[in-house]
Amino acid sequence: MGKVSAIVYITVALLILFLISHSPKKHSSHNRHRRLKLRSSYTFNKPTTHHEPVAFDPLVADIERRREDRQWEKQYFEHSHPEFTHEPAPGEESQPEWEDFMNAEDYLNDEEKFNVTNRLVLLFPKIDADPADGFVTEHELTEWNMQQAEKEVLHRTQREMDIHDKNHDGLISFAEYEPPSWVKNDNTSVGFDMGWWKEEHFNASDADGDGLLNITEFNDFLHPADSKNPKLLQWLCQEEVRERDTDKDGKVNFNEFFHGLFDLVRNYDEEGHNSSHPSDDSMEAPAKRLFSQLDKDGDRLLSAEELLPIIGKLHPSERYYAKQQADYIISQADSDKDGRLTLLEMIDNPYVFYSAIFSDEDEDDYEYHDEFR
Ligand SMILES: *[C@@H]1O[C@H](CO)[C@@H](O)[C@H](O)[C@H]1NC(C)=O
Ligand SMILES: *[C@@H]1O[C@H](CO)[C@@H](O)[C@H](O)[C@H]1NC(C)=O
Ligand SMILES: *[C@@H]1O[C@H](CO)[C@@H](O)[C@H](O)[C@H]1NC(C)=O
Ligand SMILES: *[C@@H]1O[C@H](CO)[C@@H](O)[C@H](O)[C@H]1NC(C)=O
Ligand SMILES: *[C@@H]1O[C@H](CO)[C@@H](O)[C@H](O)[C@H]1NC(C)=O
Ligand SMILES: [Ca+2]
Repeated sequence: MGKVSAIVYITVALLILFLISHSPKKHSSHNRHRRLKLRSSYTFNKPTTHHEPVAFDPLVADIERRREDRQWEKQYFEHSHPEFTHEPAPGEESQPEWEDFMNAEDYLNDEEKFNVTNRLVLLFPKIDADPADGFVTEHELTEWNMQQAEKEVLHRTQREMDIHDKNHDGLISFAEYEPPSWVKNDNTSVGFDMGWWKEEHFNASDADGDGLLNITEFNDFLHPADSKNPKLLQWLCQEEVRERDTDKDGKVNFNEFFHGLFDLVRNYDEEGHNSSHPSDDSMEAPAKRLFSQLDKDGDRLLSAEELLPIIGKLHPSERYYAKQQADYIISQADSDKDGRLTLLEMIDNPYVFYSAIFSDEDEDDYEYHDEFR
């Protein structure tokens, strides 16, 4: 008798402990309302130094784009007409004109107007398209992210085009193109080393060779690693050789490959799996294997053509980021760990999909409450 009740007692105690240790997390992740925030990342004078995740929801992306456009127009105007910019009155400079922005944020946080459950129900069949089987795979999510990223990139290119297209014919000539000020002022930037602004680069982007870049060609010009234009990829490989070729023989030898290129390929392939840095010794054999695979004519040197198969790994492309983001989302929302997402899994973890627009403060707040509850 005593033994049985002791067991019952211990079981109940363990159960209560279990519930106590697990419930606060459940409680906070399901019920705590997390305010969605729009991001503001556009800077007129500097290249973006890190890659912003693209918004998952096209509606959010659209709001962010419209807001960014307004910011851009204002900055562009001040940049091109400095004579109109007045000295700000005391205190004025720190008050952004966020009226519409605030309204947009209120809209996103009005759960009747912008109900994340309903948004996910609406978006799911658009993502689950290849094949439409009720499961979102990494491949489908990567494609979805790619579509969003391409829209975003093209939008920025359009704005960039508005700056350079002086005669407003929708085409950019080499004469019309001027490198942005940060390239001229900063000769240490990557762009400078890569000969980013050279005529060769321009010509390689001009797919039909008419001497002018239309929006597609100009987009390729600005984002060569995402281009499918073979002339441009060839140019990119050529630049890579130029940069790595320390002994100036016009090709990349094993040493130049091992100390520079191979790490980039390896980091690309192993991204997220293992962040350890094995010694040079243990990496020499796989590096030699890859080198001889790439060295098609067996002259123990890599030409620009022979770098073509790995060029996408040397210059992280939008596809790389799209996949990285898809992997992350799946790792966070795939409750049954089968490697793909159902609509229910997505609805259970809505904030994973809207995480790109959280503010850091909210995250910190959240961690804090979790730990000290
Ligand atoms: C969001 O929509 C779902 C399904 O239509 C509904 O069950 C839920 O109550 C809605 N949430 C809010 C906060 O209105
Ligand atoms: C970059 O410019 C600075 C001065 O603006 C100059 O001193 C330096 O030598 C330049 N470096 C190169 C690599 O041209
Ligand atoms: C680029 O193409 C133009 C013709 O469209 C040619 O005149 C020019 O020499 C080319 N420049 C380079 C660097 O290849
Ligand atoms: C731009 O020109 C290329 C050919 O160089 C063509 O394939 C593409 O469709 C054109 N883009 C637009 C938007 O007209
Ligand atoms: C990374 O890989 C090495 C062996 O290849 C292994 O010893 C190490 O534990 C791994 N690290 C992680 C974080 O998985
Ligand atoms: Ca053209």
